[in-house]
Amino acid sequence: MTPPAVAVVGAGAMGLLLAAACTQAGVPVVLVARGPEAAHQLAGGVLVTRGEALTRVAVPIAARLEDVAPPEFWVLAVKSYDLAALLPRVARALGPRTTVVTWQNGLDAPEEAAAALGSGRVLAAATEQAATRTGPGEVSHRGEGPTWVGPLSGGRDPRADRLVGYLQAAGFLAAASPVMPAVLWGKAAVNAAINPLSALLGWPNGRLAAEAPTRTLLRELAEEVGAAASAAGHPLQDPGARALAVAAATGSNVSSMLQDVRAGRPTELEAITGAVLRRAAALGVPMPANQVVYHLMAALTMPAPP
Ligand code: KPL
Repeated sequence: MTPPAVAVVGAGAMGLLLAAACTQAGVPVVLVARGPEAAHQLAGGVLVTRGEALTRVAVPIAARLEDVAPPEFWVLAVKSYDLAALLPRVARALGPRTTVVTWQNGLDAPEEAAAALGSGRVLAAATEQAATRTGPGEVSHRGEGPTWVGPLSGGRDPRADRLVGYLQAAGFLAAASPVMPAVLWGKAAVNAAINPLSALLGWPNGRLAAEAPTRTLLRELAEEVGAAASAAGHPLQDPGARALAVAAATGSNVSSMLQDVRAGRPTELEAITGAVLRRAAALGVPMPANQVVYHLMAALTMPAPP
């Protein structure tokens, strides 16, 4: 197989959306599924829904990442809790010029990847694209949001510009960011506010921004994360207003955490709220609202008693 420019690992909402958009734009891409059965389900193409418009895209599929010639970019679009098992396999699938891109919610993924692969190999991405996986190989694109790419400790990197070029060609509102740590804190504030609240209430993102009690809570959750980000040296600009704006902009989407709860999958609670709580505790920043939400989510997803 000729090495692709972009190899996307993970056929969840983001992986499907990204791989389909790259294919449509002519960016050499392959989507890596979870194994032969999952690859078989994708053989008929990826179905992308935008409003009333349905498009089936013939995305090149691989059943295992070991079947793919080392690409220019491995984009790891798996859930944060699947990263640890994936990284040793990615480490064995690197070419001399391969860069690995973390695409997870939360704060931990870039550091986890850097610890496994070396920080020189890794770029971090964060996205506010809103997408819901509606079935195997089916994704509904429900809100256009920005995507940032950059080195995990900040600064510029020509590889980020190259990936951004591919993403822009694919129609993403992508930009290279020289301040990725602040971007990741900002995205964590948005996710710590929207995701657990939507999962606890079973509401789409837009309703959280529309109803008075949840508007107040969204703000409070995001502002607590903002206080921790400031203490960590990455001040955010009005994180409360931003959480409200993202919830409104992605109004018809259900957050990835609610999608996980509905599908009976583990959630990214630890990577999002857990990670900000741990960092805040180390920095001496109180986070009472996030603490309550964390315990409520943990209770919601406990196995049912026998
Ligand atoms: O990142 C998201 C998620 O659901 O994980 C947002 C931007 C909140 C879109 O739903």
